[in-house]
Amino acid sequence: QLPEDSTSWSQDMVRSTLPERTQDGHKGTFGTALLVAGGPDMPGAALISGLGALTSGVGKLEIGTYRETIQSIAHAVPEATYVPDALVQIANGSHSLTSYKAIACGPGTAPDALTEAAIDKLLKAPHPLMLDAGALSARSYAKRSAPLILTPHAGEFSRISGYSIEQITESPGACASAFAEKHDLTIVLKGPRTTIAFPDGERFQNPTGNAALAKGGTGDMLTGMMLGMLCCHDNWRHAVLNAVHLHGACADEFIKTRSPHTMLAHDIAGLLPEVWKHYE
Ligand code: NPW
Ligand code: AMP
Ligand code: MG
Repeated sequence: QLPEDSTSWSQDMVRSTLPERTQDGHKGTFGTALLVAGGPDMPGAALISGLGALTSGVGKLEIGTYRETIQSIAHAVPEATYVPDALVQIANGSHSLTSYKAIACGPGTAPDALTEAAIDKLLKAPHPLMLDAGALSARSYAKRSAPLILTPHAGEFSRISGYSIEQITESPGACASAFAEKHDLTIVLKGPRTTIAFPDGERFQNPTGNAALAKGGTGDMLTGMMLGMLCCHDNWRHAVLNAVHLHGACADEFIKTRSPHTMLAHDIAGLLPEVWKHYE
C-alpha cells in the first residue's frame, strides 16, 4: 500500500521547466507530431485535440483521421496536414511512424479491433506515445524504450485497471502508482486534482483547474496540449506535468471574469497564449 500524499506540481516548478523557443529554431527543430483522433461521429475530438497540439509548441502537426472527418475539420485546423484513414494505414504497416517526435492516439476513436491493431504498431514506434479515450483498453503493453503515457479519467481507469471507481476515488495516488509501476508506464489520472504517476514511483498532483473543465472535449484538449508539449520540451516528464498544469490554469483564468458554466473546451486554446506567457 503506497501513501496517498503526492507533491504538488507548483507554479514555480512550471516556471523553471518550461522550454525556451530557441531563436534560431525552425519548424523541424520542434518536431512533427502525429495525432490519431476523431471519427465519423466525433469529428470535434480531432478538431479540439488538434487545436491543443498546435497551440502547445509543436513544429508540425499531422492529424490521422477518417476522410470525411478531414473534410469537416480542415477549415478549422488549417495549420495541420492530414493522414487519411490513418488507423487502417497504421494497422497494416503502410504508414511509416519513424519521423514523428511524439504520437497520441484515442480522442474520438472507436474502441475496436482496428484501434487495437493500430496500437500494436504504435507501441513499436521509438518515440513517446500517449493513449487516451478510445485507445484505452484492458490490455498488455509490449516493453518499449520510449515513454508510454495513458490519460484516463476515473471511469476509463476503472475499465483498464479493474479497480472500482470507489477504490480510485478513495486512493487515486496509490491506484495510479501501483498500475504505473506494474505496467512500466505513466498514468495521468484525470479529475478535479489530476494525479500524475510515473513508472519509477515518482508522483505529483496538479494544483490547477476547476469545474469549468467538467464538460465534453476538455480531455481531448489536454491530449493535444500534452502532444504539443512533448514536442517542444526536452524532458518528457516536464512536458506531461506542464500540460496538465497549464490546461487547468486556463480554466482558472477563464473563471476570473466569466461563469464556469459557460466555458467551452476550445476556449482553452484561446486562453493558453496569455496564460503560458504569465509563466515565462
Ligand atoms: P457517469 O455515468 O458519467 O457517471 P466514456 P467519454 C464514467 C469522445 N469525446 N469523468 C461515466 O460515468 C472522447 O474522446 C468526443 C468522466 C461513464 O460511465 C471519447 O473518444 C467529443 N467519466 C468518447 O467521446 C466530446 C467518468 O465513465 C464513463 C468519470 C467517449 O468519452 C466529448 C464515461 O466514459 C468526448 O470527449 C470521470 N471522472 N468517472 C467530441 N466533441 O467529439 C466515471 N466516469 O464512456 O469513455 O465516455 O469520456 O465521454
Ligand atoms: P475527459 O473526461 O477526458 O474529457 O477529461 C476531463 C478533463 O477535465 C480532465 O483534464 C479533468 O482533470 C478535468 N476536470 C473534469 N472535471 C473537473 C473538475 N471538477 N475540476 C477540475 N478539473 C476537472
Ligand atoms: Mg476523454
